[in-house]
Amino acid sequence: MDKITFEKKIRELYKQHKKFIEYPNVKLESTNGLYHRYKYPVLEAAHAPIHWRYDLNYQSNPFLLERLGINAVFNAGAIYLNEKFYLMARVEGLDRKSFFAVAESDTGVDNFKYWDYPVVMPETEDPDINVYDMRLVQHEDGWIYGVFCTERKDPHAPKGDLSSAVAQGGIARSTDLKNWERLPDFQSRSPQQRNLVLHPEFIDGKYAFYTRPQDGFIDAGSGGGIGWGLSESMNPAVIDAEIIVDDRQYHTIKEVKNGLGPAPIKTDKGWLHLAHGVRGTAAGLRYTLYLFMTALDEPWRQTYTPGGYFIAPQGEERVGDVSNVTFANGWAQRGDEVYIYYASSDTRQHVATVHINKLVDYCMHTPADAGRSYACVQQRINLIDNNLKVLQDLAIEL
Ligand code: M1P
Repeated sequence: MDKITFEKKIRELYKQHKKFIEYPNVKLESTNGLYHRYKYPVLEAAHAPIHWRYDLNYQSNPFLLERLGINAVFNAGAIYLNEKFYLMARVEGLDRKSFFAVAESDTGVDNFKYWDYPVVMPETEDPDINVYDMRLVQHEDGWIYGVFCTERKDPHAPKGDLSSAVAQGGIARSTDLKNWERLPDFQSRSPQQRNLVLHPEFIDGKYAFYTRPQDGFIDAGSGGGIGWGLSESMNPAVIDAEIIVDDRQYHTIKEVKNGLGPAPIKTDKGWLHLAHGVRGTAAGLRYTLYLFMTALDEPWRQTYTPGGYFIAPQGEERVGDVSNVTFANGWAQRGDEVYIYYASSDTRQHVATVHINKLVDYCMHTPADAGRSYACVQQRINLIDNNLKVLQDLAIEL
């Protein structure tokens, strides 16, 4: 390729990229009266800037090859600040390593553009091998905390086992999402800690964490459930005792494991929580999202636990690097509208929007999981009986 063609190709790459990221999203009809999905993902691998991937120097890359490709973008933290939506995306290179990068948008549903550089997350003395799934929390102490998973090779794995890992809670803080101060990793009694979430307010003057005590890297073992504990400080954050807020249960959407998503949203009816539940199937694990609420004055005490899932993978969301997964660790509120950033199949990032009152109503009035087929039928008969009366009043014939 001559130099003129090379430069022409670069311009074309940028033109196509701009067109792709500025393509307007389309709000879809709600299929359940609750939330709206959108036609296109808000972030995909192809959103990464061209100059993060290609070497644009004619001398060193005369064929204009992509040198550092991006495999996937998913599990973004989210925050609404100064009238903008910011996603703290988990960007995964072709080399399987994830890193964080901020993308911003005015609308929250499209036109997400990355900042010039990915986030430079300082390491601790024991360097992370992989970092991912950041929860962004604006704490009442004035800092924005980034609480994420830090993963390292299991030092006790038998020789030859190159898969076993140890997951722990990484913590950093910032005021601008650009400059991050790394704090010591979270300390608890659990050998593994993923899905760590900081509560946005002090509880009795202490920092409060939602945890996910777990025995193994993948398996909950005898642990699991969404835990809760208090720490005197963030530097270091240490909890000695955990209680379980939301347990795993047999034959439910969260029988294998569960974990909290983003930090809860405060409403006048209580704290609103978004979580993921995992069940086992013949085709592997299935991750769906569910909601629950806890008491305003006791965020560890559940008040409303609607049964079943709230969002499950559908259509193209079902397929990806880890298929049959919906996962969310970010949501943002603008006015009364909640923007739920859920990822599908560890591959791409979507958004769903919903009025806050609908989320609260859903939690307060959706029946809890009845636990047994017979009881579920009774639950449904109750609904049908009431509805038949309404239909009779409306003179609607079946
Ligand atoms: O692959 C699905 C998800 O698996 C993990 O979540 P959990 O710890 O709840 O099983 C995480 O690695 C998450 O990033 C991933 O999306």
